[in-house]
Amino acid sequence: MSDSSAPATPADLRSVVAGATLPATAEPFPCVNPARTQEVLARVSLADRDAVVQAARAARQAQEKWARVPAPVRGQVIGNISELVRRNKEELSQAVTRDIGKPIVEARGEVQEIIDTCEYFRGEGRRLYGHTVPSEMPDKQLFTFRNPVGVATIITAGNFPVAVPSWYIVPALLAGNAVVWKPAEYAAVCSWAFYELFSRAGIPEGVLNLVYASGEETFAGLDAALGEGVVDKVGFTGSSVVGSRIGELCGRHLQTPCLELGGKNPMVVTADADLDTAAEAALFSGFGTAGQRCTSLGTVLVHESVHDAFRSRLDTLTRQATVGDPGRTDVVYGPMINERFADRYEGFLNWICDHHRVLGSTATGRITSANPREGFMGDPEAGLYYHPVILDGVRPEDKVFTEETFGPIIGMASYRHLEEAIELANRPGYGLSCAIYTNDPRSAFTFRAGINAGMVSVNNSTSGAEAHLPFGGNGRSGNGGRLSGIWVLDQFTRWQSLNWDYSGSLQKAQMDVGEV
Ligand code: UN1
Repeated sequence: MSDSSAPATPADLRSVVAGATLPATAEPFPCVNPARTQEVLARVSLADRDAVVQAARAARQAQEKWARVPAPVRGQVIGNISELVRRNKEELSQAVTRDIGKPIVEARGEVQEIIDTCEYFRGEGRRLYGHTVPSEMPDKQLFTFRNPVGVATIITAGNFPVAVPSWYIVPALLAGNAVVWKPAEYAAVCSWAFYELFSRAGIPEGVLNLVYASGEETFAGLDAALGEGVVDKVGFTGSSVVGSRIGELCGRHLQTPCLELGGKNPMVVTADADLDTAAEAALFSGFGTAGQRCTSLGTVLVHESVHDAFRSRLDTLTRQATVGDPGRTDVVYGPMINERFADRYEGFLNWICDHHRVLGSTATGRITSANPREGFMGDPEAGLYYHPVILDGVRPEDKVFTEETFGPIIGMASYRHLEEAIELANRPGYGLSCAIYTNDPRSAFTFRAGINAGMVSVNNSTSGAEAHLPFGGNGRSGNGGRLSGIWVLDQFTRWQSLNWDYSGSLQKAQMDVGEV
């Protein structure tokens, strides 16, 4: 491990392949602070498809040697990353806040997730266990080994611009893989700082490559690299639409990607629930990060007997919530990540106005807290700030019921029987996270068994995954792969079996010689 000072961010950011910086391009992409859209944080040169292939080739070259480094030593390198990130935690957190407008308190939590992930995997370097397995035959022993897959291309979104990449990159490196990482270009400054810190930890050149590129160039480059056989695994966190394209592409090359996609995460509030904490959890998971987590709350399904009581609690909390400068420690959320996210979100607001009776901020009609047509808060500093919206009476056929909005909207509906709530919760066809607020263990277990989701919370928020529990979804939320903890190793290693016969004679398998 070398220098532990905070990484300086160049004003012009470029891709790095095998330790070499790629040339600048003519029209760099401006990375803008969404809390002050006049402020350009850096200009990013977006590489073309050839760079994506070139990076994969460089990774292929470097990987073999890296795989021969003993796993406990690779674990030590992961430990170095942990230390470097810890020493630069505040600078990295501030960079996250500036890049995407995530409130600083959340940004610090996000950076802590990198450290937690490293702490888990530094020790895994000393385990990375295989099995010893008994054979059907005498004088024969079977074993299993985890081998690295080879080269992994990791494509990540900008809402968790450093924690989620670490969920892929740290275990991939630990297991002996080389990586090509394509971060979100609009989160270029914090991804640069992340890459810089990782590079100083003792990772050989070519083992971790950074490619800034547009989605289309990445897609074309990936297609070529898969065709050439220089990419062995693709990891993608982002929208279900793009995930499905990546799935198709990988399928054509006989590969199974790890896809972590969107969510329409439901919360059920039963008649016997603690309504105060349930409302607090709805506020946090629906509006935290401006609803821009894949684990954000989509729709809250409330038992009809407590519907009004719950709504008035949530409404009160929402009115008290401060939306604004993400540098402050008391805001519930800051701006939308960038204009693209804001535009998409506005599409949902307009849809609500066209399809629902809007009664403004009276809290008595379908929409409480704000009139969505006036969703934009018009901050004097021109940040992309939006009012929180609670849409009560959301209908199962509504687009805001079935689609991820990725913005500060909470849908609300009521139910009579738990079976009905479970059916409604499953209806959108995602399957990432969900929650139930209840004091009845029977309801909790019935919900857990009936819900199609990778992650279930009882009396807690839909968001807030921990770094050592399996993370991932089913259905429209992904293809069943899990990140985090021991489970992610199944993405970045392939099992190899070894059967060793020491009998001295040829023992023929599957020859039926009758009962023993
Ligand atoms: C994501 O939004 O892509 O569960 C991941 C959470 C986070 C991870 C979200 N720790 O809220």
